[in-house]
Amino acid sequence: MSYRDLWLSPAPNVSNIIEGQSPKVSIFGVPFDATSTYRSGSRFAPNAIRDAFLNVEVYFRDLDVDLEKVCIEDLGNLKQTSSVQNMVVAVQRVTEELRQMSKVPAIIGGEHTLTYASYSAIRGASLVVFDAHLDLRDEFADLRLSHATYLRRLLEEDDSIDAVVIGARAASKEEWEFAEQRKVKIIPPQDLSLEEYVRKVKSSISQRSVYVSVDLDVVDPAFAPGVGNPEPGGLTSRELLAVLTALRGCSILGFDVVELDPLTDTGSSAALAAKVLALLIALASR
Ligand SMILES: [Mn+2]
Repeated sequence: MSYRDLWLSPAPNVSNIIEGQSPKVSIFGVPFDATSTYRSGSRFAPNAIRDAFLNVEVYFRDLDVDLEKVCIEDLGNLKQTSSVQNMVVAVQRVTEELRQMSKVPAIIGGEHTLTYASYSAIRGASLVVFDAHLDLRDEFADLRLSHATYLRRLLEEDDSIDAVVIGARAASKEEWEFAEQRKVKIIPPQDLSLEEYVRKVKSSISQRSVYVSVDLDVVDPAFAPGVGNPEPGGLTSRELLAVLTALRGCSILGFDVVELDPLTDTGSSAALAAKVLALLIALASR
């Protein structure tokens, strides 16, 4: 090994290469925020999450998983594009390629539009979304495919998708009606004990195989102020982490963490995003 290999690395990069093991989880960033309707800036999130990731503890005592002993590859970021169509094609194909190699894609956004592409490449799994919003608009700001409409487009293409939206509290009347028609399961933030809330979420997930999408705005802006569309009345960060930990019985086929806006962040939202990423890697690697 050279001194270059020993001490230098392209930063930020969260690969953890372990000799003799092949990575089960493959991370890639999607620095795309071209359809953001309020505060754009999530294009800067992938590297902000990596910076925070390198500074949070990654031993999960509840799961007894230490990420320092888990082989992880970080593939870097998708090439810059402002075209929704190009981003969708690239994310879909990379995700498919990783699935064919039996790797779990761990995608760091970027805005929520990317889930349209990544989930399309997985299929068959329940779609477990954490989001303040339903993202079921028919169109928004003259766009048919954006971070406010991606879930509607998915459900229109395949009405058999088993979708659960946890923490949802902000949507138009039409979106709530569409959700009811399409039998999207919605679990808003509720005044339940943590144990009861976790139980409620668990009972709403019908399949063992899941794709998990975490829009950070599911958490109250008091805990995560640096997001594209902050929405009061959200989960606490502890509730989010507890509900995610409860997915330990599921088989996680892929996941994403989206909508962090480092430009309006104090650092607390990036730390939460990094913790969520680490926890999902821990769950997926078991
Ligand atoms: Mn949202």
